[in-house]
Amino acid sequence: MKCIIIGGFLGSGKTTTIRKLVELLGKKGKKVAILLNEIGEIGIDGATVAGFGMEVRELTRGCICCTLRVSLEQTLKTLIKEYSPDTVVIEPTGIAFPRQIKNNILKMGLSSISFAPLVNLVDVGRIKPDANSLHNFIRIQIEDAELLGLNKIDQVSKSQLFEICAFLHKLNPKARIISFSAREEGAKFEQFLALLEGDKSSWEEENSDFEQKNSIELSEVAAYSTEFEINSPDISLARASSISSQILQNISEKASKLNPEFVGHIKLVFSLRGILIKGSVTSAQKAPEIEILEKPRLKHSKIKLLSAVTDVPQAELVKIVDSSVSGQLETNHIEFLQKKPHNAFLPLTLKPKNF
Ligand SMILES: Nc1nc2c(ncn2[C@@H]2O[C@H](COP(=O)(O)OP(=O)(O)OP(=O)(O)O)[C@@H](O)[C@H]2O)c(=O)[nH]1
Ligand SMILES: [Mg+2]
Repeated sequence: MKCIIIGGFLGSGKTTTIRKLVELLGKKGKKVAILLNEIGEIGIDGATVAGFGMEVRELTRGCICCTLRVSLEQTLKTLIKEYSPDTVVIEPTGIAFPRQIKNNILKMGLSSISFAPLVNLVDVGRIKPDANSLHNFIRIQIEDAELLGLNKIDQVSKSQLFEICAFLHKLNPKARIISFSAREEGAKFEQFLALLEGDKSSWEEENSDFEQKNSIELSEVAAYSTEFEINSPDISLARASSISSQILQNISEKASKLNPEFVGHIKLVFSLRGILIKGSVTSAQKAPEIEILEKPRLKHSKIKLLSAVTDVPQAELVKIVDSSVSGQLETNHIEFLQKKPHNAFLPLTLKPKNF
């Protein structure tokens, strides 16, 4: 079984890359399983990659490189027993160290497993080619990669990309560097896939000396996830998209008052009768992005949201997120219930005014 681990900082494009990769692998007849890890309690990415006939498993509430090592082993072993994939693609959290995941898997005693080069995706639209502005754990992620995937090249000029390449090469001279746009795919993206499928012998030897780190502590990221059941019928796609965008804008504005330089990923999925709206904001400077995905199996309307940002106090983040979502839904006269951990419902029901 081939194991592909696609690491990369929060919002660098791991899920988008994996969505495109598994589609290409599926076309080649591969039997692929996807294992997604989310730092918050609620999985967001699973819904966006599901539906290609691939087996998807989500692990939440921690990080498979440190706090969720045992869950990773159980999930992987069950997946192999029940589904026997020939390729398993793993998306760690954006604050994970993929080397630790590989070392953990090597200790599981799984037979005939091989690894693709350890990937670290870098969002070229956000990274500054300046060592002083680089967060310590992002530097560790970059330095330990075997393959640096420079994603979102549609966002920068050729000269900016060149400067970023030179900067990253200096940080990690051993890594292969490949640049592409996961959103636009194309020949460069296929070259990336070819590198992942290539012969292992061309990659660095095992590095079992990699010092075990607690990525959650090191990252200084505050994370909060929550879910809202939407009980108003007949919300149009345009309205739901606009509400999604407003919620993200609102959270981003409030978070940037506490940390104007925050980086991270504020993301939501709004499911609506067979349609999934995926919304994302990746830094204080960026505007929310909305993607519409067709997912015919989705029946219930709900919003799931995960915010993971640097240097914003956790308690403040919870307040910001809850007030932004409920405020936006109230303004739009939408009836909702906020689902709290352990499935307890908070009494946040609003009476619909216009329905
Ligand atoms: N312009 C552009 N945007 C991209 C590209 N790839 C991904 N994105 C956008 O970047 C945002 C984050 O993408 P995701 O794939 O969710 O990132 P992620 O690394 O999985 O995020 P986390 O799981 O939260 O760490 C989304 O709005 C994507 O649409 C790209 O090649 N170009
Ligand atoms: Mg993701």
